[in-house]
Amino acid sequence: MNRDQFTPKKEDRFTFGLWTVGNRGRDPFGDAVRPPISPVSIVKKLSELGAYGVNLHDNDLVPFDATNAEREKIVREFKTALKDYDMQVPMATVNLFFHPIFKDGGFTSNDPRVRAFTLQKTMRAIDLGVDLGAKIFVLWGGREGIEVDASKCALEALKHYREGINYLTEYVKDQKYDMKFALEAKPNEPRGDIYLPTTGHMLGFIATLDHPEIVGVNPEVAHEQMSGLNFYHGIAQAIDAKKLFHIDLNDQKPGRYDQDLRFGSESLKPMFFLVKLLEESGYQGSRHFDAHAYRTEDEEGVWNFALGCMRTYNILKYKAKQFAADKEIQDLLQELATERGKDQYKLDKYDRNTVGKLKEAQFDIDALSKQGAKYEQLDQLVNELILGVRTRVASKDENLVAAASR
Ligand code: GCO
Ligand code: MN
Ligand code: MN
Repeated sequence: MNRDQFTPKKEDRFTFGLWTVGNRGRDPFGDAVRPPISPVSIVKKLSELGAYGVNLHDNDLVPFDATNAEREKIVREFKTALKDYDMQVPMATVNLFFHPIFKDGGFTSNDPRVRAFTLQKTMRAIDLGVDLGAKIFVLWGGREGIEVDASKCALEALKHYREGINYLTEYVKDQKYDMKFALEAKPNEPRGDIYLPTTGHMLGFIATLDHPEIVGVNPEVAHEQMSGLNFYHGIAQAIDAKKLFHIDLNDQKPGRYDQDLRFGSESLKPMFFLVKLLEESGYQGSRHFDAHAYRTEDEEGVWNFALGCMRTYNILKYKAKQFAADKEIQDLLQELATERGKDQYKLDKYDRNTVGKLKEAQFDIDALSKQGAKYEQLDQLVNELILGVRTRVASKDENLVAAASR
């Protein structure tokens, strides 16, 4: 592997799900195209590529029907591999979608026995996560939805969903586990409609829980893009609410099924603003990739895919530094942000002493309406920066050279 400034390093905190690089290329129309790769081999190979860790569903590691003895042996060997290759498991999750018992939902099933089994399986997956050192537990309710609205009262389903999560937060507190939950939204697929379809819905729901302080979100790029939403804005709202506990990075062609494509393979500009936001907002969590290689690929393609996700992230991180050091862009932003008249009006907070002044103020409506925004110029500069033709211009700036080489 040729090393350069974009080569992934442990401190970049890149993680992959066992199920991502382990994806065998099955789709609704075709069978697997790649042989399985064992969890231990995944740990070894990802570590060599510079990843920080792996995340897993309970059944990515321990088969659904494993005996206790089998489970212990598998976990022991896996822990040895983690140690040998200096890899962490920052996040764990539970598979509540593959087995037929979940065909009509887990937490939101109409059948209390299925809801009870869902809690049992999730608590065991939490125990496994804690055993492996995970501090974040993701809940993605892929089967929590409907095709037929007559089959479930949506209010009842939400009530059951809330009861399930409340039960689990009590469990974690009771066990004194250092574990937080991150809820992952998706609008549809595999269900015709999935409850709590976007990160915004999740944030609203979290506020209704018994222990909202230990529940946040795990937004996924592809899922918000399936809903036609601006992922960067959703992440900003999650950060603003102090709820961005984890993130699923990938990419998506617009308006289609969930493609889980290599990070940055489709939407370079939106992903540039996303990486800039994550890096500049002080987000401390994993840079986790929930994506998989194209079905056309063999195992070599899988590792090229994984390296590509991480390199693109690091390149966009470098581009964010370039943006911050690009004199023309910064001068233009400065000009746009002069906030003329800012000191004349107190806008950040209602104040009964100054409200009268604001109500009487005279505005030059005509001049304000006529001013141009310069966004054409600004956005073209951003395009040229992302396309890589501003390096020569920008590198005249000493700051950039310093910033980029850090
Ligand atoms: C999807 C989902 C899943 C979940 C994962 C965690 O692609 O529809 O993202 O991959 O993230 O199962 O539970
Ligand atoms: Mn995901
Ligand atoms: Mn997905």
